[in-house]
Amino acid sequence: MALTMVPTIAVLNGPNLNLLGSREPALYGTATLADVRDLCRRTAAEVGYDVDFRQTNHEGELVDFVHEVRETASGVVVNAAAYTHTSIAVRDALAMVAAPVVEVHLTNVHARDEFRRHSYVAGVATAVIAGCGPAGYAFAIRHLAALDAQTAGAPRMPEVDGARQHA
Ligand code: DHK
Repeated sequence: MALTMVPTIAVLNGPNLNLLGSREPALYGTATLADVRDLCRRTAAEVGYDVDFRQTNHEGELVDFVHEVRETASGVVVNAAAYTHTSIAVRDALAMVAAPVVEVHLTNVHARDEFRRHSYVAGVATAVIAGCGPAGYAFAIRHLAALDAQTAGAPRMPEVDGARQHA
């Protein structure tokens, strides 16, 4: 019997997101990073994907993560956290990703400090989602699945087909 590989969406998280749940809950909410990971896994499974979920507090390691997934992932969800606003290295790495990239932020970065309004990532992202909390990760995964189905020419799941009609 032939084995079929389940395609993978990479979900990459930057600094301080490991402390979600206890980190400034009035801003970031009470869901932990494990809760976000579980939401990503459930959502991805619904549309026929695996999730490679990672977090680091180090800029170079985030660059390494991007390198590791850049040719294999069907899509990348990235919350580069503070590196969004500072890192040309992260942007340059994301620019080499073959698949679409969706930038996600838990908070509405445009309604916060001035320095959070600029993103180095946005220019190499297909879409940007901010201010939806953990649901933003789920939206991003569904969007990437819809884009992948478009590219493949055949929808993987009915939900993806529905999204495709509205894309
Ligand atoms: C997370 C961070 O850690 C901040 O540095 C960003 C982002 C916003 C978020 O909303 O998920 O400015």
